This record gives sequence, structure tokens and C-alpha cells, in this order.
Amino acid sequence: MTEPAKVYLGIGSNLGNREANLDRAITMLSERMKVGKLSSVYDTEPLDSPDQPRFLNMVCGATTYLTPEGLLVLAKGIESKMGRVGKTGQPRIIDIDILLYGNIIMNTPDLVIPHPRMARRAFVLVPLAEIAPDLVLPGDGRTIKELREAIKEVQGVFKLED
Ligand code: PH2
Ligand code: MG
Ligand code: MG
Repeated sequence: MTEPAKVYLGIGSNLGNREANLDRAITMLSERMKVGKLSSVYDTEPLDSPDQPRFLNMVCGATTYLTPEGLLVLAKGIESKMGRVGKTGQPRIIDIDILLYGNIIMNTPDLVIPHPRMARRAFVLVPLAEIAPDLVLPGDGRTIKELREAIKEVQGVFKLED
């Protein structure tokens, strides 16, 4: 068998018990893939979505034999099992986004990898830089640490106490 893919998922919640929602998503992911490093949890200012409650965000590293499409089906399935109804731009119990899938670059109507907005989002780069600072963003060439340092504007990302 070929090597499993190393993937990174961004997880967010801004509705209900946000911490419990993140925990449940990680538990459900770990039932279907080998979950590796987890970032700290961050309380974050909503970005691109005005007038929303604050989010909790974190990043999860994992290895999997699922294809990118299979991983998307898994992520969407967990979102719907957890009762997500809010669409993009509305508050939601859980949002699981594929950030990176190995070095793959793909752009289909359903799936764009790397996540197209990750390079300018502190709520992704700050937790990702904790667990994978030297990872190079495919198609960009900069490391996650460099991208995080390149963000100039204040984006209100605060680490939760352990
Ligand atoms: N997700 C969005 C839009 N804005 N802002 C924060 N802070 N955290 C998120 O997870 C988030 C967001 C779209 O998925
Ligand atoms: Mg998202
Ligand atoms: Mg999403």
C-alpha cells in the first residue's frame, strides 16, 4: 500500500458549547483517521462574517488513506451528524475545513486545496504554526511561520488557558 497522506484540518465553532463541539469533532474524526498533533484552542474574532458570535478555532494534523473527496465526505458527514444547519456566513455548531492534503494542489467545484483563504487568516495560521511551523504552503513557497508573521492587521486571536 502507498503511504497515507498527511493532512491538516481547520475546525471552528461559534454556536452552543463551543469547546464540547470541538472535542466531539476530534473524537469523530479519530474514529475514521489517525489523528496526530492538535493545536491549542483559540478564541477568535469572526473574520469575513460580520455580526457573528466569536469562534473557537483549532487545527488538527492527521494521516489518512482517504482521498481528498473521501475526506470531504467524512468532514461534511461529521458536520451534519453534529447537527450543523448554518451555512457559510452564519453561526454554526461546527465547521471542518480541509486546509492541506499533502502537497496536493487541486481546484474543483467542490474542493479547493490548499484552502483558498488560509494564507491570510490568523485563526488558521496561528494554531497551524504551533504544530507545523516549517511546513511549506504548496503553490506559495512560504512556510506557515512566515505566512503567520506576514499578517499585519490585528485579527483578535487569543489562546485559551489550558
Ligand atoms: N470561519 C469562516 C469565516 N470567518 N472567523 C473565525 N474567527 N473563525 C472561523 O472559523 C471562521 C471565521 C468561514 O468558514
Ligand atoms: Mg470555514
Ligand atoms: Mg467549511
